[in-house]
Amino acid sequence: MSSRGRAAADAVIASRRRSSRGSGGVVGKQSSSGSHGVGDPSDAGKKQLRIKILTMGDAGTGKSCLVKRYCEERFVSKYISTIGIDYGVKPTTLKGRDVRVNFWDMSGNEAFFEVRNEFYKDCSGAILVYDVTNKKSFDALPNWLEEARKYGAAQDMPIIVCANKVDKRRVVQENDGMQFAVANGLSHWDTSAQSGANVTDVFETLFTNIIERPPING
Ligand SMILES: Nc1nc2c(ncn2[C@@H]2O[C@H](COP(=O)(O)OP(=O)(O)OP(=O)(O)O)[C@@H](O)[C@H]2O)c(=O)[nH]1
Ligand SMILES: [Mg+2]
Repeated sequence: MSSRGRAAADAVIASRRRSSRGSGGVVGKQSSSGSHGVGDPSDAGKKQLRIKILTMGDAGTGKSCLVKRYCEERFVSKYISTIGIDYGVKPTTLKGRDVRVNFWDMSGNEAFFEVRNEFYKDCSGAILVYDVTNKKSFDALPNWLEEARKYGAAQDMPIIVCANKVDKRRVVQENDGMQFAVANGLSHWDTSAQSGANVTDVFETLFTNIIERPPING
């Protein structure tokens, strides 16, 4: 997702270019909020829930395209690298509940490391994306979990590993992806932002995992 050319009536997208400021599966320290960035769970069924979703993974793996596919049901083949972080909102309904999903779509570029770090601690869940045609992006997955852990993501924050670009010839086999996911207590899905394969299922599963999860202090 980027600030360019968005049209979906129900998706309000605002791109934010942030300056560097040093500053959220299974990842380290717990959020001090006690509710994993989810709007007050005691209000469940009464008012709209708010959840904050992060995208993690190396540059070019397709994070923005996955969010765009989910929010706008379209695919952009041109690579428009995210500058720092893009923000978007998608209102949706899940199991009869109104949910406001805030997407924080992070750049995978090392240059934006400091920009990313302030976003982990308050997030509710994340997708962790690698490109099945790019072994290096797969090998980088532990570093992303470590970054999230180090900068305050909740220990049990739901994360779904996306093996993206499965419409292309893969060099990382599904079994390797599954092994990584299982070893880290995460789930693993093959996805294609191009064809849309599994994209809605991934996000709806992530939202469900977040909403049905008890608060840390609950
Ligand atoms: N064939 C194919 N190409 C994809 C897919 N997803 C993304 N791409 C392409 O991969 C390139 C990078 O996609 P982005 O979504 O911008 O990647 P990103 O992870 O957001 O990259 P950064 O913002 O730089 O971190 C673009 O040219 C996309 O069109 C997919 O599922 N299949
Ligand atoms: Mg991007």
